[in-house]
Amino acid sequence: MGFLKNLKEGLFKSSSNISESVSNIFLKSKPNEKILEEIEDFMIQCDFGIDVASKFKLILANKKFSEEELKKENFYNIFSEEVTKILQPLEKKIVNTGPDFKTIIVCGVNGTGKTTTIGKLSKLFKNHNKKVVIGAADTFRAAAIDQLKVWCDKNNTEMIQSEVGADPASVAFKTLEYAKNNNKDLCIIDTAGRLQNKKNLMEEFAKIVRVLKKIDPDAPQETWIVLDATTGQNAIAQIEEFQKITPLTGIVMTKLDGTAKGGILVALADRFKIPIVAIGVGEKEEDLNQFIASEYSQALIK
Ligand SMILES: Nc1nc2c(ncn2[C@@H]2O[C@H](COP(=O)(O)OP(=O)(O)OP(=O)(O)O)[C@@H](O)[C@H]2O)c(=O)[nH]1
Ligand SMILES: [Mg+2]
Repeated sequence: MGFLKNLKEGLFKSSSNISESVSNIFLKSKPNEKILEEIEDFMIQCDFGIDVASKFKLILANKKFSEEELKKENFYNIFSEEVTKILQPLEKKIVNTGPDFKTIIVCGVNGTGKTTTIGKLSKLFKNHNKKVVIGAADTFRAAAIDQLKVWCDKNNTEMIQSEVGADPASVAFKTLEYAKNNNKDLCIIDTAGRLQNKKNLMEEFAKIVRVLKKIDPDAPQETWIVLDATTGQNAIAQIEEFQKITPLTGIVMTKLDGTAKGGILVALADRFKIPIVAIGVGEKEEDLNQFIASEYSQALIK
């Protein structure tokens, strides 16, 4: 069971603990090695990675806390506050209220949840009265196009497609052209994820980016990478590969419903400082949440 299941219950219980302990300003001392080691083990289990775990241990080891704060149940909340500090500057709104037109490329390796996330986004944007067109630029498999079409039909969103095997960049081009000619607010491009022939994939991805710029020199305004939380530290390598082609402006972390390893997002935040747009917590259309650092940090410790 994923850690997000207990999100709400955990949140309210713990925030009262923090305010109580803040008022308890006497008896300040450093945390003992036992609790620090426990926190470090916990962080490694949750996939924060060794670097971040050691860094955190050091930060906490050098601070002074009241006796009340140092009680185990309170100390985890203090820890979660520190995690929030890292994540909060990276909170990014999924839906912008401004009138600016945007092209969003959705990228990522095989099976991370790109198409599903776009499906969920189509509903969300629709609810915010955004006019959206989606490009089915994963032309490798008929099933990939069909999968996107199901989402688009369900949410009454227009989709531009081509035949299987067509040049993905040409689909992206047609989609952006259509978006511009039809006064859309958003143009979203679904792309293929193939690790096994990585070089081709990356060249093709670069071509999509190049071709879009022929229509709109500022495109893509957004490139969001979709990462599967269950693949852990490998997300670091995935980001590095995609960053070589174009700057990433957002992370969507999916499948957090199936793992207790949400610490990977903190490792990524610490390393890349890429804004975090959304989190996927299931396969249904409502299972895409705005990323809120404080809620996430609390959910991690539950
Ligand atoms: N539990 C869970 N499953 C998810 C989530 N997001 C996507 N999935 C599932 O993950 C699988 C792959 O999702 P897709 O959207 O097809 O992934 P993709 O990145 O488009 O895959 P490719 O196009 O093959 O690269 C599907 O079975 C989805 O239902 C999530 O947040 N939670
Ligand atoms: Mg897909």
